[in-house]
Amino acid sequence: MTPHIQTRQTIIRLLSSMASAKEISQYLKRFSQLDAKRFAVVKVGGAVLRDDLDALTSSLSFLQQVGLTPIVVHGAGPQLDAELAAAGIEKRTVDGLRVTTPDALAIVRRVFQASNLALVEALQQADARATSITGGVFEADYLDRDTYGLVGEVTSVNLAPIEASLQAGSIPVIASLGETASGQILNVNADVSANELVRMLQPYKIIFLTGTGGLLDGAGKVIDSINLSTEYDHLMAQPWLNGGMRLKIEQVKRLLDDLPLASSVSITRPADLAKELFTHKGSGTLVRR
Ligand code: X2W
Repeated sequence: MTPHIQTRQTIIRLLSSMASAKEISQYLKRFSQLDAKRFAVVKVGGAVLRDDLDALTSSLSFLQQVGLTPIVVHGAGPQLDAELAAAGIEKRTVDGLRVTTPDALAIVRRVFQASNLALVEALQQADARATSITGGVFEADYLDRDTYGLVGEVTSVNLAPIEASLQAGSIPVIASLGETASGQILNVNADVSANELVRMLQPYKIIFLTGTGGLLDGAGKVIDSINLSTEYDHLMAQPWLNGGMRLKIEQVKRLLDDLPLASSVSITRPADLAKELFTHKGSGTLVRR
């Protein structure tokens, strides 16, 4: 297969920015020895799909070319904001979660499907194999119907569609929609669904790709690392922390509390994904407990 031009550019950028071939091959060897579903869960925010699709697809395609298949879960927050606004539906969030009415849900479903397909098609354009999964993974229940409407909390994860995709060496691309036992589709925050998948799989790498490339401090600079056991209370008390970030940090803390002590979460940008995976230094913000 001829590497896509962007993939080639990524490889060049990657090699020139990295410490040594030895370092890269150490990581490559370690990742290659893992069971496919234990390698990495990569959560992709909707802002990344909108603003950074080329870097995303070339980074993911590169991983596939070196024999690694990450599991991708994506959101569609900004796309939903735009489509709901266009339909005259006012945005309301409680604690960072979108209150979802029946009218809004129809749009949420449509936008998730469209975003999912757009990502799968872009990956295929970048010479990657990818499988669209827009249902059948997250079993859900109403989080709190009075407060949030048609919003789900994940009650269990069905791995079958993901495993089938991995077995075919194809990147599973999963939309963050849930379904109740009685077949009601629910809107699930994509950080929440990614976290549930991580709890289930306990992958070696847990990566959140964001438009900001990490958690930002009050001055808008990426924070290198956060040690939750010593810094959590201080961080959560900061006035500059917005609702979305607050939710993200709370959830990362809850997630890490449920995982082996050595686990960590990386928040970075698509162009720095390979740097995060294959160098000691990593990229973006590393969160540990
Ligand atoms: C989210 C789902 C999309 C999402 C929403 O409606 O915005 C809830 O809030 P990002 O781009 O990853 O933020 N769902 C319940 O999480 O997208």
